[in-house]
Amino acid sequence: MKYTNIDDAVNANGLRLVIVKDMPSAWGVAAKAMIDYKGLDYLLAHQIPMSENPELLAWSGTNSGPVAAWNNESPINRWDDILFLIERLAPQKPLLPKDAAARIQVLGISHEICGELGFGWNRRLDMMRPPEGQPPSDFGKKYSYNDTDAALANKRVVTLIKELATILKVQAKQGSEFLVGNSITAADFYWAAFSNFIVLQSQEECPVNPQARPMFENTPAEITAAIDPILIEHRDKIMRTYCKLPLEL
Ligand SMILES: N[C@@H](CCC(=O)N[C@@H](CS)C(=O)NCC(=O)O)C(=O)O
Repeated sequence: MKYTNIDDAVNANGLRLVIVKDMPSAWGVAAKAMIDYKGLDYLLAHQIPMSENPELLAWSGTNSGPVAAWNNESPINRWDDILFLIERLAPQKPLLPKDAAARIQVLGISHEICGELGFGWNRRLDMMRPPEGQPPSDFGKKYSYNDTDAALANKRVVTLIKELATILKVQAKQGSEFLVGNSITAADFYWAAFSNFIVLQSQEECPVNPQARPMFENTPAEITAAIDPILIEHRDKIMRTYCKLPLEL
């Protein structure tokens, strides 16, 4: 994949995706994997982590990644907006089921993984925890670090991963390797990408900035103790079957 610079992405037509550079930033990893799976043509550009990203901010109203844009429509950055955009652009390879009950399940699981105070959010709260008695960092402030949610973050992660493991086991009994139904959905891509926040893929599969690796490998013991192997088996299966490896970050 060839990366373009941010100005060219801003001025181009068609689909553009901006992802966080050299990080296993799961919102962007999942968006890119789903766009690749759907076979959409797009330009890929970088957000520089923990930097101002003035061009990205001026264009999209955010200086986080990912940002996606289609033709002259306003750029978008929420996980669900990006999912609905790519569903519209490539409906022939759907990642949301048509069946209402299955669709509710996929969107519910996806929200619990990607949405506010979901899995990714809670892992980030834990990673941003300032040393005892000190205020949050600028990065912490950017993502609304607060002591109340930080105190609950690891418990919330444990509750969710136990539920996901239960779902995968019930599915396995019914002969499915997917989180919902019998074919891949957005929920599988999200779990595959976000699982890196508790068990980081190898450097060969996920070539993150080596300086950032320790931060992502520093999973608290109470979470590690709750990781059922089926969660990582599912991740590896989805990554190796449906995603481009090594990940392009
Ligand atoms: N926009 C996403 C969340 C995106 C997000 O949290 N991005 C973070 C990933 S940790 C990021 O860009 N970090 C790098 C930075 O802020 O510099 C959503 O809410 O659906």
